[in-house]
Amino acid sequence: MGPSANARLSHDRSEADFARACELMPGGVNSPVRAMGSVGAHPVFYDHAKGSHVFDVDGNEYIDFIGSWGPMILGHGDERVLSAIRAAMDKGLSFGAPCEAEIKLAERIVEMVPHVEMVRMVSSGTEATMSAIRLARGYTGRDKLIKFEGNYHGHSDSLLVSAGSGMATFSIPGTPGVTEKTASDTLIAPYNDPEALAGIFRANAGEIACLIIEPIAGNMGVVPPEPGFLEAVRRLCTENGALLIFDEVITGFRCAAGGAQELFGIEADLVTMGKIIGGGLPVGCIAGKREAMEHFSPTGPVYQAGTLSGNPLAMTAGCAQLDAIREDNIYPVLEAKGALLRKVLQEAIDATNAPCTVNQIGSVATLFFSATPVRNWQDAKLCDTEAFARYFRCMLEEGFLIAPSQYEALFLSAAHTEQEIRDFGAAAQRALSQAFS
Ligand code: HOZ
Repeated sequence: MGPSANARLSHDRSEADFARACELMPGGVNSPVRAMGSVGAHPVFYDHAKGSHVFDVDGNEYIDFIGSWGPMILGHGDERVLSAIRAAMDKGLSFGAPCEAEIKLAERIVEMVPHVEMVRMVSSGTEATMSAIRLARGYTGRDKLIKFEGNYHGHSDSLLVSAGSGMATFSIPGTPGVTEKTASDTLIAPYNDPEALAGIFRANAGEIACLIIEPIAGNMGVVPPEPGFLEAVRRLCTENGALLIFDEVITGFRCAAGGAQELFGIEADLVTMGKIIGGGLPVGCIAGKREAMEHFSPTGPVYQAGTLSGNPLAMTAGCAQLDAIREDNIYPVLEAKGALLRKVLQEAIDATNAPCTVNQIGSVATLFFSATPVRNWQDAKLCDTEAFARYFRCMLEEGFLIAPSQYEALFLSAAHTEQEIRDFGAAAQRALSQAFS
């Protein structure tokens, strides 16, 4: 059972905080995916977190399967990361100038991620993907890009078309504020469908600057690439002179030390990463071969900038996290925990006859509320989101924090214990019974 199971949870202080927050911030949140309206609940306000545990302002304790949407791969508050940040803090919070910590983090990324020779640090995954497509356009002299339906690459204008994550949760196909002209340069392909992709390349020959992809989709729920799909993507990009961008905001340093390029043996031209390289502090980066990367200003003409880029605290936290990942050799452990998570969720489905499917790869998974296998957005959108909402509320009562949307991932960390994963499975079984009763 979760830490709060069977206790009548009081959310009085979270409720009061939410009321105050709604007066001050749209929807009471600073990022829509945190609002719990789509699952018929109000947000829990966090107080502190340690390991796999989160504590809210009412003193309730939860096992956390959100992990700040991915970066807390060691668990919350790893002492090695915290002490590195404390030491860096005494030397200054922000310089807006070069510092050695940014070199150290870039060195680690180049060492660990295949085919990467240079790095440009930014402050978020959104900045990373936005700048990567600008670089690709500047490098190729072309305007169009291809993205996949249900993939999410942050909230820059060109990429908020048929996007996953919050856009999928709230059923928003496109957003006001993105001009038609901008949206028309973004071509949408179905995930896991090489023929459809080939057709798009054919119809736009010589016009496509880049293709951006989540090599393991995580923002329509977790959808792994089918065998041969990423190979076809690579081949089509090469044949058409388009840069292949792996958006590894979720998969970077999570699915393997070298990310999806290492896991699948596919070479990307550019890689974008996010919060995981800052150990949870606001960071992102664009990384790739020297030839393309040197098109960034000041060596090249493609302008990209940021006062907080290479921030000493974030860089130091990132170095400490990557060192700890290597020191602990977390990947075999995460693989085993991921396999256990799949097993206990499948057992919960079998025991309840719930019309659900589990997708899992490594330390990420999604329990889809659809009996049909989910291999793309068209499959994912068949899910029974009302049943998911009932399941979500039961899991919260049981003391398990999961993303308040069908279209997100469950994130495991090195800090989750086997017992916690088994308890999660047992709670999921009770929650599924209730969701479908
Ligand atoms: N990509 C994350 C959700 N899938 C980002 C979290 C957010 O939008 O706040």
